[in-house]
Amino acid sequence: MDDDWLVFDPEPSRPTFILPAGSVDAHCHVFGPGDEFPYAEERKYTPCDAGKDQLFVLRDFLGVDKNVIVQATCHGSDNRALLDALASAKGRARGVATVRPDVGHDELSEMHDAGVRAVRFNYVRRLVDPEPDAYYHRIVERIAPFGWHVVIYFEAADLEERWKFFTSLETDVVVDHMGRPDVTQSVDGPEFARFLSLMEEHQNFWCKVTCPERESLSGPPRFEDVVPFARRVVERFPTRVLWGTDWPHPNLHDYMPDDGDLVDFIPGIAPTPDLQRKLLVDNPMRLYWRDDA
Ligand code: 0GY
Repeated sequence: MDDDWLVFDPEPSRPTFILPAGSVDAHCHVFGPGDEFPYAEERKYTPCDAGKDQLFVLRDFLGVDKNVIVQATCHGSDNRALLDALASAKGRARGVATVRPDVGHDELSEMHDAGVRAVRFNYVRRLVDPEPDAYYHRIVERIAPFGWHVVIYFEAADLEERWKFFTSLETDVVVDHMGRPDVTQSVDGPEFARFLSLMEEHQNFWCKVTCPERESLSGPPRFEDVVPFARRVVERFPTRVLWGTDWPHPNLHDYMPDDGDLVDFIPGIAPTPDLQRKLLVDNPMRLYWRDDA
């Protein structure tokens, strides 16, 4: 792993907030293990190993019922570690893959059978070199027969430039980590207003109210400065929000969050049982387990 890599907390605290039955951690990853599932040549970081068994231990410890495992950029478009985790999860995990435009129909079909329901387009330059729009359009055409959706990861300052492409997508579109707001700005300021307009004007957009540990300057355990942003999104768009841990928390350099704190963040951003049930159970089930309904 990289010299400055911070390893996930092996002994998180037990959260005070009791997750509703059937809760979904809708954003987490598996890394390797590297000797079984090698990291991609083109990766921009080399993480610690953080495999499916450790993920499932955390799931059970926190009181989570299911996971949505998102292909991390350190594995490029080699989805084997993800598919192996899905196979071991016995229906309790769905996947978000990374594919190239030349991906074959049979390969997608196998991924669908394994539990993949989306692809991720990543625009964060420290993680990947973004491709031209045509590249992503070709992927959208490939996945159309499977009814998959698109997950996008970008930083707030890039939204304006990408707006036209994002809003041209006709699938459901899930935005990672609230579009990475700069929480030193006002929650009522123009930058976050742009993100809220995206959600308001495009009913196919969903938002993960995740990663307070990446967005916060006030820091753990409560991430107070992120709460108004996440709460605004949950209260305005209660049926299109998702929560997740982002375990094993790649690329953090100051501290590693305690996953128990990330569960205890929930009642501050979704203060009623109704909002909590939508955020944690109803919404992820509608998006990722719809064919089980
Ligand atoms: C996240 C965030 C990060 C990394 C990745 O796929 C990835 O490598 O998404 C990050 O460094 O901000 O969602 O885990």
